Amino acid sequence: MVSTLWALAATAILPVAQSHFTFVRVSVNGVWEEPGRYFRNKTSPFVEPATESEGYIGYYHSPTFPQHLPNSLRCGRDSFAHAAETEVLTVKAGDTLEFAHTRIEPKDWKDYQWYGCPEGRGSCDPNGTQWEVPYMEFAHPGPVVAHLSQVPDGLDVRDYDGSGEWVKIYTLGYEFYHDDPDRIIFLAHNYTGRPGRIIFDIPSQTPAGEYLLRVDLIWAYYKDSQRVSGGYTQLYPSCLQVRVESAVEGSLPAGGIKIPENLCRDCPGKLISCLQSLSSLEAVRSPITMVGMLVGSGMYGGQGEPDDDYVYPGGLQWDGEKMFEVRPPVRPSRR
Ligand SMILES: *[C@@H]1O[C@H](CO)[C@@H](O)[C@H](O)[C@H]1NC(C)=O
Ligand SMILES: *[C@@H]1O[C@H](CO)[C@@H](O)[C@H](O)[C@H]1NC(C)=O
Ligand SMILES: *[C@@H]1O[C@H](CO)[C@@H](O)[C@H](O)[C@H]1NC(C)=O
Ligand SMILES: [Cu+2]
Repeated sequence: MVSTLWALAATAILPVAQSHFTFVRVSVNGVWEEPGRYFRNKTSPFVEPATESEGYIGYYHSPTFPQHLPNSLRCGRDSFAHAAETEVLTVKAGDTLEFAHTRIEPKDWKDYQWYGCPEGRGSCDPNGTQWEVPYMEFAHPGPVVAHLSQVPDGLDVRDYDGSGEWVKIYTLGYEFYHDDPDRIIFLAHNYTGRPGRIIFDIPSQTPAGEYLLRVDLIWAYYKDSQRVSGGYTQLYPSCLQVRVESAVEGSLPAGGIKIPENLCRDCPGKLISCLQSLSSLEAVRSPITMVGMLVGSGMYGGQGEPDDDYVYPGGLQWDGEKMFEVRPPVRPSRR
C-alpha cells in the first residue's frame, strides 16, 4: 500500500510544464506525414465556457475533462473551429496507421523532435530531462483508444462536428508486469520513458467515405480522491480528418458510443450505464456522485494492482467483422 500511495503522489506532482501531451502526427503504411497535418487543431489558450469548469484555461497540451464542451471531448479543445482549415487525408481500408504525440508546444517544435527519431518513431525529445532520452514519453498512464465516426451522407468531414456514433477500432491497454498479479503496466506509458507505439489498421471492411478518426489516451483519476479543481479524469483526444477508399459501401456497424455521453466521468469504460443524462448542461452541473472513469490507486498510479471490475473505456470494438468487448488481461495467479 505504501508503494501505491507513493506512486500516486509521484504521478500527481509531475511538474506542469513536463506533463500533458497531444497526438499530432500520423504515419500511413510506415511513412510519416508532417506534424500537425490532417489533424484538427486545438485553440490555445481556450477558456471552456458555460460548463462545470467554466473559467478553466486549456493550453495546447492540456487535458480535456469530461465536463468540458462536447466539441472539446470529441476532437480536442475547440477543435471544430479548426475543421475547415484542416486537410483531409486519403487512406485505403486496411492501411496501417501509427500515431505519435508530443509534449512540446508548437512554437518550440524543432526538426530533430520529428525526424531521425529512434526506431523510426514519429516523435522524440532529444533534449528531454526526464525518463529515457531521447524518447517522447507519455506523461500519464492509461489506455489508448481509437474510434471512427462516419460523416453523415451529404456532409463534408470539414463540416462534421462528431455528434454521431463513434466505433472503437483500437485499444492499447495494460499487461501484468513480469506476471506479478499486483502490478500492471500500461503499454503506452510503460513507466520507463520508452513509450509503447500506437499502431493499428483501419479495418479492411471499412466502408468508403469520410470519417473523423479519433485517438485518445485516458488517464482515469483515483476514485476516492477529492474532486480536483478543473477535472476528474484526463482525456487527450485528437482527430484526423480522413477519406477512406474502399470497395465496401454502406455504414459502420451500429453500437458505437456517443461523445461526450459515453466518456463521462461516471463511465470508465462501463459500456452503456453512463449518462444519457449528461446530454444536457443542467445534468452536467448537477452533483453526480457515482464513480466513473475513476479507478483504484493501482490503476491511477499506473503501476499497481488493477481493479477487478475494470473495463476499457470507449465501448465495443470493431475488427471489421464483429463488435466485441476488449477484455483486460486475466490476472496471473500468485506464485
Ligand atoms: C495549432 O494551434 C496552435 C495553438 O494552439 C498554434 O501554435 C499552431 O500554429 C497551430 N497549427 C496550425 C497548423 O495551424
Ligand atoms: C537538442 O538536441 C538536438 C539534437 O540532438 C541538438 O542538436 C541541440 O543542440 C539540443 N539543444 C539543446 C538546447 O541542448
Ligand atoms: C518498455 O520499456 C522497456 C525499457 O525501456 C523496453 O525494453 C520495452 O520494449 C518497452 N515496452 C514497449 C511496449 O515499448
Ligand atoms: Cu497531464
